[in-house]
Formats: sequence, C-alpha cells, structure tokens
Amino acid sequence: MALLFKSDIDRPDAWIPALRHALPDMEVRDWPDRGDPADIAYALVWKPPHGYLKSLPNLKAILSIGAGIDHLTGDPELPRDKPLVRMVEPGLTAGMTEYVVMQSLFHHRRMLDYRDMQARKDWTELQPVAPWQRRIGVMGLGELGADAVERLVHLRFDVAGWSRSRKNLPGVACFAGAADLPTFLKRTDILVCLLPLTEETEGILNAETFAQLPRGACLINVGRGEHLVEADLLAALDSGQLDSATLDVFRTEPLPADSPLWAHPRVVVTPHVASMTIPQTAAEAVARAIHTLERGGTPPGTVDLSRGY
Ligand code: NDP
Ligand code: OXD
Repeated sequence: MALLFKSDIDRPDAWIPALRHALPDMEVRDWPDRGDPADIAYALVWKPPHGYLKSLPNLKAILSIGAGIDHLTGDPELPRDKPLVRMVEPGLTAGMTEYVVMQSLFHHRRMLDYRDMQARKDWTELQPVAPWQRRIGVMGLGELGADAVERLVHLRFDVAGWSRSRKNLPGVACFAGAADLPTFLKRTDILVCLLPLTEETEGILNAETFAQLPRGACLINVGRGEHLVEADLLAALDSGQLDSATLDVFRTEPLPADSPLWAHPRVVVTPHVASMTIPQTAAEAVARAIHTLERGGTPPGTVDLSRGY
C-alpha cells in the first residue's frame, strides 16, 4: 500500500521526508517514481493531470495538498465515489490569518496612501480611524475564515462574517445565506473573500456586490480568482466606489504581464501566496486522515461533493 505525492509547485525534498516520518509504515512515492499504479491507495495531490486519479485501480481516497479542491473538481473523470479530503492543517490556517490581518491593517492604516505620499515626499498626517470604527466583513467562516475573524476581533475591529449556515462566534456579527448578504455588505468597510469556489460563489465579487458596500470600501480577495469579476473591480476603483484592493488569486495564474491589475495604483498584487501548506504540520494531518480513513472514519476536511466544498 503506497501514498503518492504529486505537485508541480510543492517541494518534494521537504514533503517526502516529512511524509515518511509521519507515516513510517507506508511507502511514500514521489510522482516521477510512481511505480505500479495498483499499489497506490492514497494520492496526495495538487493539480494532477485530468484522468490520472481514475487510472489508479486500488485508490482508497484523494487528499488535496491545498484547502481548495477546485483543482480536482475540474477533472471530468474525478473518481467521485472515493473520499476527497482537503487540507486542514495549522500551518495553512496560521499563514492565512497572518495575511488577512496584515492586509486588513494595511488598508485600515491607509498604507497605499502613505506609499504614494512617500513617492511625493509629502509629510502629511492622515486622520486615524479607531479599529472599532472599522467594519471588516469576512465571506466564508470555515477553517480559515473562523480563525481570521478571531484574530481581527482581538485587534478590536468591528467584525462580521458571512457563511452558508449561521455561526455563533464570539465578538463576530454572523450573517448567513443570500438573504443576509445585503445587510452584511452594507456594514462592511473592508471585505475579505475566503469562500471556496463553487457554482454558487463564482463571480460573487461583482458590480452588484461592490455597489452595496459603503463608498470607499476595500477588497481583499484570498479565495479564488474566479470569485472576482475583474472588469467590475476596475470600474469600481475608477469610480471611487472601492478605494483599493488586495488580490492574491486570479482567474489566470500567473497573472498575465498585460493585466491592468499589475500597475494599478490602488491594487496590491501577490502571487497566490496568502498561505501555503507547511509540509511538517501537513504531513501529520495527512497521517491522521489516513489513519481515520483506515478505521472507516471521516477525517476533518472531508468534502461534500454535492455542495461543492
Ligand atoms: P471551508 O470549507 O472550511 O470554509 C468555507 C466557508 O465558506 C464556510 O464557512 C462555508 O459556509 C462558506 N460558504 C461556502 N459556500 C457558501 C455560499 N454559497 N454562501 C455563503 N457562504 C458559503 O474552507 P477553508 O476555510 O478551509 O478555505 C476557504 C478557501 O480559501 C479555499 O476553498 C480556497 O479557495 C481558499 N484558499 C486560498 C489560499 C491562498 O493562498 N490564497 C490558501 C488556502 C485556501 P458553511 O460554514 O455554512 O459551510
Ligand atoms: C489552497 C491554496 O487552496 O493554496 O490551499 O490556494
């Protein structure tokens, strides 16, 4: 029984030893040396070639190296009868919370304005806003969103969250479902998208959504590029409906050189690095998931393909 590791972006020299350490009784194979497909019981993957997972005759479960699973559901031949487990591990969660807090503070403290002022050698003190007067709204209160809102509450921001099912999180105004979306947006100065990409959430960051935010709001998109309608963002920035945006994810990655987002003065671009799975902590999570599956259980992060996440 073997575990296959396959990713074009995650470093095998860090992952393979971590997996072997966490799973001493299992053979761990790296993609180029995958050997007999019949041996592979578990596939730990990021963007495997379409059709490949179906070709593994004894596959027991698919484990995603990332939290998102849209890189797998796009495979028309995905073996949908096998358990699909997405990454839930403390390193990934901590990294995302750092990024959301960092970018929230960046916009809250008007760092884009100070950056422009520095270029002009302009020594002006901008009027501060107390954190409890700054309303941050996080779309998606799952593994990542719930941790991020907890830290934002500690920083004394006025925090709200929006999810599919209603939550009860200390210090967070919780909204749920399509009916609550307008109320949630209306009270949001900094909008953070931490949703999974599904049929329901694709294109959710659009002109209609931006129009419901207070004028001069900021956007932080760390979900997926397909959540955002880029032309609507550019129009909202140009009109002043949105003040600024931080974008970590894009419809086309790498972001094409001719994208207007690269040089937009009110946009911060990062190359899909908001958070990355940490091999050491993730290998432990993978081992726990495999042990749970071997016992017939359901590990944390098991995806419900009928709802798409
Ligand atoms: P979870 O599945 O744990 O959480 C998803 C959240 O979104 C849940 O709160 C869920 O609601 C909510 N949600 C889903 N669909 C809807 C909907 N239609 N309307 C309202 N709320 C909805 O995912 P994670 O928190 O682990 O990850 C979220 C996403 O973050 C990933 O799918 C990935 O796209 C992105 N990501 C980006 C990274 C980056 O570096 N940029 C790194 C890691 C992840 P409910 O709680 O009711 O189910
Ligand atoms: C993820 C990602 O889904 O890195 O984990 O985007």
